[in-house]
Amino acid sequence: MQKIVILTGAGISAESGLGTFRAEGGLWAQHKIEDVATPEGFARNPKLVVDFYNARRAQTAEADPNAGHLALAKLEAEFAGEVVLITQNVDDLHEKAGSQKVIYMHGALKGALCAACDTRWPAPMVMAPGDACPNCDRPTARPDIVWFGEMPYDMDEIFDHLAGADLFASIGTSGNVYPAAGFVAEARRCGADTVEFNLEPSLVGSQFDDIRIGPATETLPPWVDEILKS
Ligand code: BJW
Repeated sequence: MQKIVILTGAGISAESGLGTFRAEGGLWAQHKIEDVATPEGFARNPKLVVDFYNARRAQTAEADPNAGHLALAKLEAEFAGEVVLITQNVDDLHEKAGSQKVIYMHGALKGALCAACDTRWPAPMVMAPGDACPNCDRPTARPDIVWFGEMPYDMDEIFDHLAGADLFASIGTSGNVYPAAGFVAEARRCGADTVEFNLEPSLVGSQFDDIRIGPATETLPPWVDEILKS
């Protein structure tokens, strides 16, 4: 086996204290998706959206990576072949765990984006509606987050990686949101073995060759050891 492609979702950060989206009491129970995760919601009420991401940025700064994040960093460091880590998460816990290269397909809390000229720069801890872009000076700064209806980042690179994968692993994601939910089908089509890690089978769980049920902090460390020993 030469190449492992891994997709992570909110479930991997749940045991670090960060909320998932679709659980009872999760982020979408507290906020309407269309208010805080669409460009139209941002246009209607930028303060609500900026405050939502300011709060999550502050919470993320206090969070530590868990045994699941650490296991994936160990896999990247010690596997003889290539490990590609794609995350839908906007936190930085993979990086804090030591993962060197992470593809943030849904953007990152630590980033700001100019809605007018697409310049990206490091976000301050607290953004305000109407913050100026450092490039064009217009008051059009927004969190660098991919909202519904927007194109996720690095899709060409991701599909190239899926095409070359020997093993595709999906961790802590519900399979509700595309294009990420379609990666398992693409990886299978290109010949990869596939494995899902979750508390329960996801919406696309039936497409995986193997499903490991349980908290990521418990299922990932032994899986990584299995791979490193094989
Ligand atoms: C554990 C655990 C533990 C808990 N251990 N596991 C109709 C059909 C198909 C598609 C569409 C459609 N209508 C519209 C679309 C497209 C739309 C979409 O998918 N909508 C669906 C709702 C249907 N997608 C988009 O608009 C995307 N863009 C797009 O498609 O562009 C066009 C395109 C075309 C072709 C190719 C490429 C592009 C953009 C999507 C942007 C998503 N943004 C969000 C919010 C922003 C980020 C943020 O605020 O943080 O991203 S939505 C939200 O969902 C967030 C997440 O990244 C994403 C996925 O959530 P995730 O990670 O799966 O979390 P949960 O809570 O759902 O699940 C957690 C899981 O963990 C659960 O399964 C638990 O069991 C598990 N778990 N603890 C292991 N300890």
